[in-house]
Amino acid sequence: EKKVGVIETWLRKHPLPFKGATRHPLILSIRDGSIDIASFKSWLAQDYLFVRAFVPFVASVLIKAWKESDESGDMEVILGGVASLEDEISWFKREASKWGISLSEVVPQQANKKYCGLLESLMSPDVEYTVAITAFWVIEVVYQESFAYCIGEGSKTPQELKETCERWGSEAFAKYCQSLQNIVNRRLQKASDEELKKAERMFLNVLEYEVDFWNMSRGNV
Ligand code: HMH
Repeated sequence: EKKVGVIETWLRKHPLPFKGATRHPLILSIRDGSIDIASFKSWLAQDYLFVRAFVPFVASVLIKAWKESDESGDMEVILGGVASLEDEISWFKREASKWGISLSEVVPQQANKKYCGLLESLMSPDVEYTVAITAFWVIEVVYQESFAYCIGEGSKTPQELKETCERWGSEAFAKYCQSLQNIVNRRLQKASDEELKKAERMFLNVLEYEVDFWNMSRGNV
């Protein structure tokens, strides 16, 4: 008998916060083609800064896995995540130059600073591996679910944005998110009630930060 994972129960319990983060108006406007390009460019510039802060966060999760994980396979999944961020940063640089954005001049907005602050707080050795990898999974799955929707059946995403959507909307990225989800479910199954609560709060917390992040670039939609 296969047990239903904790994540599945969270998704059933909190459908609206999850939908808020993965079906945000900015995403809907990409999907229906009404996106204002200034909003897209603003998102791209801010996300580049976010991803730079995301690298040390993922590295910190790798350290926690090495110290705390009960399964050696976790490390390979997380290491794959670290490795793909090098390519991602190069991609941001290329994409920014395509759109005429000078990344060295980008100033982080308030919601971005706040989100990067959350990442930094999660790097503390006091934060348990289970809580940190839960946050890691939510951060990735929001982008996967959002951008996959932009290239799904019936989407009218402008051609010049399709490569961006493919980056996070691809089958390969979905599989990677599934690997993270399996780790999180395994950890949560063994977690104490207190740790479970902490992880669930972190799940909801990250969803709110994601909405605030999208809101920065809402522009004139
Ligand atoms: C804000 N959330 C944000 N940026 C990203 N690049 C991801 C998630 C996915 O890595």
